Amino acid sequence: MSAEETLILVKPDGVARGLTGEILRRIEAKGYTLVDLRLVDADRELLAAHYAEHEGKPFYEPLIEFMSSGPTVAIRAAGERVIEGFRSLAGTTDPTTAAPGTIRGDLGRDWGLKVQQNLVHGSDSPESAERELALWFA
Ligand code: RTP
Ligand code: MG
Repeated sequence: MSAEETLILVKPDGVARGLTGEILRRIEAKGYTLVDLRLVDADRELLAAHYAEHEGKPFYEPLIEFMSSGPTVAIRAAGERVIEGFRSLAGTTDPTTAAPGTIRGDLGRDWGLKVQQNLVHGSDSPESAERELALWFA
């Protein structure tokens, strides 16, 4: 059986702040394998498909705008329980209260903007991972 895979994104705030290397370091230090990696200027079509579950929510438009503001690093990572493991490395959604020791907790904060700029995304289930990997590594 091949190892589980997930989609990890270093969002535009992480790339702009020069944190891509630090985030990759944490993924590798945890022991996950980098299978594929690309720099993507995400267009609206890709982002609408990626964030379809959030359409209509108050943060949806600011989220699409934020995710269009610069390049994103898309990563295909693999390892046993990598989906759950990366979500744990990332920390909870709000970077202000994400636990210290996590990516969001150590490196993120509230910038007073309309959407939480929280540095990374990680697929939340095997079904999401399959769907999102197909979108970002089409
Ligand atoms: P992600 O999907 O990016 O890994 O993050 P998540 O599961 O922790 O968060 P989710 O609820 O799926 O929301 C997706 C992204 O939308 C932005 N967000 N902003 N109230 C807000 O300002 C707000 N709520 C969500 C964040 O960038 C979040 O990661
Ligand atoms: Mg999510």
